[in-house]
Amino acid sequence: MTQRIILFLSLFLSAIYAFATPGINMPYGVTPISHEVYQLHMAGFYVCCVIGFVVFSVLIYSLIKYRKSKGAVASHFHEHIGVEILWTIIPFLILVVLAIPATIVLAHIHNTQQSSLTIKITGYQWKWKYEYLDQGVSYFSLLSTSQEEINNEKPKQEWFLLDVDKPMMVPINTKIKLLVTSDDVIHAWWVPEFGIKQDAIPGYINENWIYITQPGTYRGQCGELCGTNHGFMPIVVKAVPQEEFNQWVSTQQKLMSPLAQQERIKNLSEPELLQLGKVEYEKSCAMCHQNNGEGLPPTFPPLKKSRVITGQATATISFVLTGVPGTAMQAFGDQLDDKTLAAIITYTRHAWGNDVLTVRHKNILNIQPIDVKKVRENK
Ligand SMILES: [Cu+2]
Repeated sequence: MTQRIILFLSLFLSAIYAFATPGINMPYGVTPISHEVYQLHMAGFYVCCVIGFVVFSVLIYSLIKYRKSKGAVASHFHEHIGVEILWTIIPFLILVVLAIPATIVLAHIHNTQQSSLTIKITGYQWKWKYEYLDQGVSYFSLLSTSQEEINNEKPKQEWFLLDVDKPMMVPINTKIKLLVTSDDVIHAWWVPEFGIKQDAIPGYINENWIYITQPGTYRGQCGELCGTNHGFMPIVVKAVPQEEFNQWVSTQQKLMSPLAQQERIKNLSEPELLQLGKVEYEKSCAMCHQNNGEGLPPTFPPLKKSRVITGQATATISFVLTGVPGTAMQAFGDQLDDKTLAAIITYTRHAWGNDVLTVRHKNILNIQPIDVKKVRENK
């Protein structure tokens, strides 16, 4: 009997140890909210452990002590008022005890007051956009894992499917308000180290906040099934000291200045267009249309020998700028600048034998940023 009890206890305690071990349990995190959520989770967990221990102890003791082979006879009783009250009141009290700290944490999560920085986060199929509302800085953050790694043609890097081209930059020790929304379907901005999994719903703006105490790089993913490439929209947040963040902001502001914009509509040579186009195509288009341009029909049509790609320059530009409503082909006019779009379109008109078709249709091969700008302004 004693041996059985010891076995049961050791199994029970090993389960508690497993759940409290980092890697198996949820992370403690780096924000006050993540700490509160962790403590709440552990409090609930220990309450469950005590309940489990009490219930199973009584159950196992009764099974052994009052077993039939020992001649035990079950007693019969129905509608025992005392028992009915007891097993209603006890769970009710447990729930109330758990609900009080849970409500306090929930109120903290929603208290976005007195924040010193506001970042609007918009989910797109399949990327994130970060807008620093008071700084006038905004950009898209795209998966930086190469298609070759995804297709098992190259060895996978350390942060396979968890790395982006431009991380979200934030200062440490600052209360940052997050406004989370979506441009298409429901996504969820989820970074476990922050204790946040905030739904991004089109037409709604959900608020949340972070206050990161330790500098570092924190990673997450979209936490809501949002379509074919749901697994390809990771989140990377880089938390840096305030001075470094200020420097980053001023660099970004310079990049967005009218002078820099002017620089970006300068004509490029064919090799420059093709080189930039290939890089940008792989970042923004290859996920759907594939590196070989063959797409994944019928959802993602091939660009190889495509009439749209090899057609008249203005029609092709216009198509890429506005996209096709109701399909996965987005309006890239809002997402990519003239230079990037010109390079991508030029690359797709040259690649996969499209150059032969484009010339045969008597259309120009190379698109310049100014061509994209003109079509954009005529809309
Ligand atoms: Cu998503």
